[in-house]
Amino acid sequence: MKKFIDLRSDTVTKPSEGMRKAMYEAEVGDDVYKEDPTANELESFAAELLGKEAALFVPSGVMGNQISLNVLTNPGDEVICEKDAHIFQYESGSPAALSGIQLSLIEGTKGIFTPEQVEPLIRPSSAYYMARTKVIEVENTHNRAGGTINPIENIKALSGLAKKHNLYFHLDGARIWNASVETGILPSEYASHFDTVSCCLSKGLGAPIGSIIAGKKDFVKDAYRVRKAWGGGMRQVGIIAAAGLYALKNNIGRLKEDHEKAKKLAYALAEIKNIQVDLASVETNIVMFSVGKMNVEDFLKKCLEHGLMLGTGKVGIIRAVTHMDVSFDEINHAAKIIEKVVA
Ligand code: TLP
Repeated sequence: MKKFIDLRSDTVTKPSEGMRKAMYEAEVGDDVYKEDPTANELESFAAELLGKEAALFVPSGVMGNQISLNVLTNPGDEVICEKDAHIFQYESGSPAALSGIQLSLIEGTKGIFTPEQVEPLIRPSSAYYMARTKVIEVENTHNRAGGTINPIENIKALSGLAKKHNLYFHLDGARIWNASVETGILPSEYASHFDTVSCCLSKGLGAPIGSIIAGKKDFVKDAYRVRKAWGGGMRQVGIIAAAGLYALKNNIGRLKEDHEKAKKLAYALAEIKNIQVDLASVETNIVMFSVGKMNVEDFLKKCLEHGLMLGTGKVGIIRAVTHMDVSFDEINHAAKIIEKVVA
């Protein structure tokens, strides 16, 4: 089989030998009865890592976000988020479909919005004819903005605003580990400013499946019920939880290397005529770029013919995501393929 350089996403990573061994050796039980020792261990390990009272293992990041929003809201409520947030762009309309809630969108700068932008959108509680504002949601790192990191001072200020207005504050921290290794701010420090967090194990951390949601015990108790109601109650799931545990214990620190790969790719692309890339936006493991007048579909097809797989971001934007299954040499090679294709 032809070996492709796959930069479509960090979700494409395959479990390493060490991870597979941990999965093979995992002790299991029926997790719907809370009898799976490995899933239980993963949940307590993750709760501690995130500095939260409790955590729940869920099958995906989408489920993590959507269960969280469902628990925090009632139908007719409103969630404030950025206009390129994953919960708005890429979760199949689930806030409306699954929870009967609407999103109020803010145009951020590199995916980041400020308390000054949020405050005017908060509905007065006296306005019985309006939706009820219930949650502010932040995505860190921000996928569609190119893996950008929300500054901790901004997060603190947003958290203060949420408290002032009695709103919940939810973090889509699918890639919070990337933000953490880049800034040196611990995941627990990030999480401490939020009521609820959702974090992926299956992206840069290399696990095949799974996310963690965390918060207060009552939140996790309700989330456990919603997970079951939505068909996400899993049985001998320790076999997968073991991969998640392995990922959290072994694969966070190495994300730094993925960030170096992204920078390397971005700098190489910046040298190529007909490519536009904003180097300052490359903060973690995602590189967004455009290819001038060339048709994006044609570009992607030609790259594929040369063995390079890429994805798309916003309209007209190409997305390359670096991860543990791509080497520095392959990054060099990817840049050469792109140069050839746009020439
Ligand atoms: N993002 C995927 C695609 O859906 C775009 C990717 O390839 O990056 N929050 C954020 C910020 C995400 O980037 C993703 C996945 C999710 C949630 C959902 O995670 P999964 O795919 O596990 O449901």
